Amino acid sequence: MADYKSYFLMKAADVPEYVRKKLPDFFSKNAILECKEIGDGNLNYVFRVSDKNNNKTIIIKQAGQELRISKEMKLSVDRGRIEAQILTLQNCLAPGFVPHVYFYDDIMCAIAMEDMIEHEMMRTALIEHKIFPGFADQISTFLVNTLLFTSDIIMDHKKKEGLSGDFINPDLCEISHDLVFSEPFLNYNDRNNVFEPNTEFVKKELYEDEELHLEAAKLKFNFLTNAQSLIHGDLHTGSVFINPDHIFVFDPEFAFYGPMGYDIGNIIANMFFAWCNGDACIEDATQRSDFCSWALNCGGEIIDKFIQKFNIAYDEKVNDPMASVRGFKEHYLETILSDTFGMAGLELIRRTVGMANVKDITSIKDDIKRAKYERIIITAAKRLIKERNNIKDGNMYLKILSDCIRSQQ
Ligand code: SR1
Ligand code: MG
Repeated sequence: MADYKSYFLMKAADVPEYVRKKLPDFFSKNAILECKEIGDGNLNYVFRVSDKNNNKTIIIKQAGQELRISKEMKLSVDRGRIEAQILTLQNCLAPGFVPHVYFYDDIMCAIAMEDMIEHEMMRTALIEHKIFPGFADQISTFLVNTLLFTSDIIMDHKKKEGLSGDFINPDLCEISHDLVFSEPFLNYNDRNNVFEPNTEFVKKELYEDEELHLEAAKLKFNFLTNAQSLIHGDLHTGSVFINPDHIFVFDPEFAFYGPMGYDIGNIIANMFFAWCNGDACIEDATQRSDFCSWALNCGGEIIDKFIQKFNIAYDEKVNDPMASVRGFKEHYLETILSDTFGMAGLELIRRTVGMANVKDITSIKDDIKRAKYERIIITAAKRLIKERNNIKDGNMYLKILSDCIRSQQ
């Protein structure tokens, strides 16, 4: 029997014994345990251990030293500690929105957490064109509670300083610096995945647009230096588990103190990928219209609900005397919205032409359609980045998307 006093990467067969040792009372003594590896992310191994007698389950997520997406890329396994710590904190800030953490094992770099049963991965559900009318309301609450509440507006400054130290996350941030903010524009590591029919379009619109490079550089240095809030750092629809009544937000291993607009921008960009997939792939006109109008508007609704809840929480909980000075809240919100739309543009671009693509787009089988939707995405993304200071609400955001959709018809 292993003593788990030194790190090794577990296989599914190793995990039941590990759970028995680490959480002896979780399963009953006579439980018959089975385990499956269920992860489909780029970095880690995710195991579900279940008791065959009663379907009781637990998740063990272990960080590997090499990435699943690329064996050449090595990463600090400290990301497991970061994930366990932020989930524990977020459970206080936004109760019920994140899975419960049972323990973190810093030798095996493994987290034991609540299984999000009766939920499904949101990206998968969206590709099956399922509609979740409550999502904008749910995610906007999560965003305000986790972002505004960890910022200097509300959190005691010394506490926030301490927390920002706990969440220094250089390896994972470096991935974002390269994959989100640099390579999609410069391709200096030759790791971009450009869909062949759009090679010339990408060259002209992304690699040769110097005005765009300048705006991306500004956003990159904002990401590097603006320690505003404890952000999730990778809030796409693959980081949400969902059912018609509830969401869990998980997988926050990219967390660090950064600009709140990064999280907000990521999630709205990913809702636009869902729209693209629906518009490209749903054959029935009524079903297409129902799904697509929900998916498109959802991004605007998230923005408007965020603004509304941000204003209420700010007024109720503001904790710094200078943050109450007339006009500051409006100024602060303007910067968040500008970051949000800029970051949304970057996420749209990097998931389309960068190293880590999204299934919503890569699963569009018709090459001509896929090329068209990729061009819509890139055109919209560029406008969001360049015009980010002038977009003030969900309507203005949706107008840009709609204009770009029309321009490629
Ligand atoms: C090398 S990791 C590629 C991407 O997967 C994660 O989900 C992050 O989005 C990262 O950029
Ligand atoms: Mg992830």
